[in-house]
Order: sequence, then structure tokens, then C-alpha cells
Amino acid sequence: MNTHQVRRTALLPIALAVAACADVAHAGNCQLSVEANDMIQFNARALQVDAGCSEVRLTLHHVGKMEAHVLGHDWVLARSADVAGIASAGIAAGFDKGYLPPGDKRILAATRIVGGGESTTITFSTANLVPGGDYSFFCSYPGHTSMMRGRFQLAAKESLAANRAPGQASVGH
Ligand SMILES: [Cu+2]
Repeated sequence: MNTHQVRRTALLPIALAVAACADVAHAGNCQLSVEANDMIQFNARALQVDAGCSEVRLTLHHVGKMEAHVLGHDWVLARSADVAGIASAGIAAGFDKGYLPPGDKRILAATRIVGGGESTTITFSTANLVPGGDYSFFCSYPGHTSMMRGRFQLAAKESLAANRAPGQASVGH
């Protein structure tokens, strides 16, 4: 086993634990549940759904007590290379826009901002995601992005250990 395989294997239980409560009617894991807290943390550093999922249902739960305008959180999905650009544009957009630039095509999925005790659920298509692509999830609230981000993978569950390196396939057309 090489070091890459060891690292992927170490990440897997985290993703599985996050998805453990999902009650999936069809084959494969297409549902995710993520918690965020007053310590500016997500409870997951990596998330994964099966490549066979046409849609993903994600629930974000703010388990803290801070109100949304004081210390809120959202969950945003983008190509890893786009995270910094979206986050800075989001700060400029401001709280009323959910700290995200409206209509920005780089945003692959995003929840609204929630405060302590609140939850929000979104369903998003995987049509624009490439299996094995380099994606990240993050919180766009100002100052949170560096502490609240992780890897997002669209992968075949059977082939994780043999998961090939992200290919050169482009997301755009
Ligand atoms: Cu946050």
C-alpha cells in the first residue's frame, strides 16, 4: 500500500460516519448530513457520495447557539481551485446575499446561511461534477473559509482503494 492509499483509507471512515444516518432508499450513498458549530468547525473534513448519484441531498445543521448574523454558517461546493475566488467575492456580496456572489457559475451547490439551532436542506444535481474531480466544500462566512473546508468526492464506492488520481477531464464544455 502506498502513502496515497493509506491517506484515502484514513479519510473514508469520516465520510461514512457523516453519512451514517442517511436512510437511502436506492442503492448507494446520495445523502449527506453535516454539522457546524460555534467553534467555526464542520464535523467532517471529507465528504463522499457515489458516482451513481444523479442528485445529492445535503442537510446542514448549526449545532451552536450563535445567531446567523453573528456567527452563521453555510455549505458551499466548488472546484477546489475556485474556493478562494468565491469566498472573496462572497465577502463583497455581503450577508444579505448569503456571502456568495449571486449567479456565480463557479458555485456548484450552496445552502443559505443558518444560525445556531437551525438546519437547512438542499438537493443538487451531480451533472456538472466529474468523478474523481478535485472539489471542496466550505463555509463562505467571512473569516471561516480557511477553517471550514474539506474535500468532496464523487466516487464509486467499490473502487475507493484503487481510486485513480483525479483526471484531466474538464468540468466545463
Ligand atoms: Cu461558517
